[in-house]
Amino acid sequence: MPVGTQATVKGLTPDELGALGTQILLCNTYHLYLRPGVSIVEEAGGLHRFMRWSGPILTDSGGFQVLSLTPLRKVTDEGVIFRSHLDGSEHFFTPEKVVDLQERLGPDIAMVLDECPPYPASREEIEKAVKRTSAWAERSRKAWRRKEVTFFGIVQGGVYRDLREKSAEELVALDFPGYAIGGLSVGEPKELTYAVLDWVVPLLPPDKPRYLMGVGTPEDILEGVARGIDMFDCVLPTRLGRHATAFTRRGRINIRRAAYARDFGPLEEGCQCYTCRHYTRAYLHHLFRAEEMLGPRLLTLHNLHFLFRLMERIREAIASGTFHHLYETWLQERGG
Ligand code: PRF
Ligand code: ZN
Repeated sequence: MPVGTQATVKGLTPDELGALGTQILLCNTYHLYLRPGVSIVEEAGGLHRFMRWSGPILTDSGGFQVLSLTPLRKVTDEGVIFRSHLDGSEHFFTPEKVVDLQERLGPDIAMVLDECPPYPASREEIEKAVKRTSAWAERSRKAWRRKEVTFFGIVQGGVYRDLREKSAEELVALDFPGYAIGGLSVGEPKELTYAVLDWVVPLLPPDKPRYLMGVGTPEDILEGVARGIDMFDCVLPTRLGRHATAFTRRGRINIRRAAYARDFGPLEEGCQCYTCRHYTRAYLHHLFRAEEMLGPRLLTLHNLHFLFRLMERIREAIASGTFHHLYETWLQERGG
């Protein structure tokens, strides 16, 4: 899922997202609640109509954004009190309120309120967060009214195996239509990220989607799929693109580097994206050096195409029983 935090994937129109083959977008409840406010989106006829994207949308609950973006906050069993990063105003999110806000925004999939502690956190803190996340998930389940909006539960538990197992079991008992794994990619070493997936995924129902939140790089996606993950979201393709960095089969390149000033080849040989079919590295290099807004747009298009193409190849490989081969050759080409 490309990230459209403020009901827009920065710089792209919904037509362009459609042409890229976008299957679903992620938007953030926290941001839309603060600006423009949920009632304006509601008056517009919901998020799809407001932003003119008719494909699927998933909204994150704010559990992560409140803890990572707001200067002041207090988490209690009741909910989380926080100050807006925009104007310092004080707000209170409870699991019930976050269900209501998302039902009013009207995405296809919504996430329950969870507590994602920073890394590293003590075992005691993680234990508390797991307890709260389960209690909040149960309250969310009860508050869920509009069945057109599908709520997913979120597993927490840091890097502690028994706490991850407890969290997964408690969430699964609540019988959500899908499950996310949260609290990863928050600064822990990669081996631990993958270990947590090895512990948690086998505990999740095989017939329901599994979503790894806030991940990731092409390598992380392959490692996630290898362990049974179906869905990902990440700001990386769009954020890196705006900062002159392009994904390629050989790793990332920064198009601002002087080496590209006279490079009249495409960003990536053989890439079928709009950018690579029309423009040279030299031109893209020039756009970024001249701070022209087309540069960030063109690299965002390429990076999203790159990840969607990877996902497409992954799906094809799974269908034809050759995923292991794709996984091995991809990681080999990248030298590791
Ligand atoms: N919880 C929620 N959203 C998230 C995360 C989480 O743990 C993460 C962690 N990588 C990203 N986005 N609700
Ligand atoms: Zn391209």
